[in-house]
Amino acid sequence: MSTSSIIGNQCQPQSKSRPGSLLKHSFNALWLSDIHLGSKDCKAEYLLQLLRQTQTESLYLVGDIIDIWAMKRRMYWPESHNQVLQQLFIMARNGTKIIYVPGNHDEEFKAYAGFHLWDVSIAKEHIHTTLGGQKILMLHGDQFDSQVCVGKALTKLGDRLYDLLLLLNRQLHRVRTHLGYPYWSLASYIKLRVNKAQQAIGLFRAAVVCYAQDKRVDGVICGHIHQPELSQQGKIFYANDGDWVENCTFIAESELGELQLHKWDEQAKCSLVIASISLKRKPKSLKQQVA
Ligand SMILES: [Mn+2]
Repeated sequence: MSTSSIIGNQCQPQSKSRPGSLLKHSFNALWLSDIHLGSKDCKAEYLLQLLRQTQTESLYLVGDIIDIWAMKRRMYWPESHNQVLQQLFIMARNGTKIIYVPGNHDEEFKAYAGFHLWDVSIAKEHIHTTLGGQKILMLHGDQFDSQVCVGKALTKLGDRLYDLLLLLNRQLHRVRTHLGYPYWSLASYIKLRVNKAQQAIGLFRAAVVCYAQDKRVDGVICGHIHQPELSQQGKIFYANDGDWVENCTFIAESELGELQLHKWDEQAKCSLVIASISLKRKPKSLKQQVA
């Protein structure tokens, strides 16, 4: 597997789109997590635009789709959040295979693992097989909290601080929109510059990679920490699909056998590839073929 980083515009209509159709992206598989529907910080309008212009064989929901924690604190459910759910059900009815792995903010759904509800299969974990035959494990990542953080009290404090950061993020976004500036995440900016946050990200990545290695898969896709990434970690690759409260990112397997990290671009009104890994199997050596 070779790793490459590319920055490119993926807005060109793909092969399967009909003239005049809104379809801009066609994938074999797509992984989305940390949407946080029911929270004020969810960027549902951007996600809705993405889903309406995207076709995919499989759609994987990698946890924290509905933020039940936030809704318990204060009921918030605008029309755009409803439309995201409706769009997911439309896609399922039109043939997209949807598998949902609940996270911690929607842990109530974990009890339904193994069930198939409204055309959506619910599971605790799932292994996707790529077009090239590689196995990719998908999990939310909250099961590693005890290895990353130092107890529940600090996790709670971290959650409060994160909420405050997102509140500032939201207010800044409002001012920037008013002034005509595109969306920019203050929360991501700060996270990347705080040493402790960087340490926690490293510990989380190590825990996920270690778990995936035990499962003997070729790669792992998770969410939870709202830190998008696509990187090679020894023999396997680590992908974090990010979130839709600050980064607006997702992971996709292209029809040409590439694993891509995409980011929504508000001005282009489509997603752009910000990193990719080739999934093509290396040709077997002559020796192996003879054997
Ligand atoms: Mn989570």
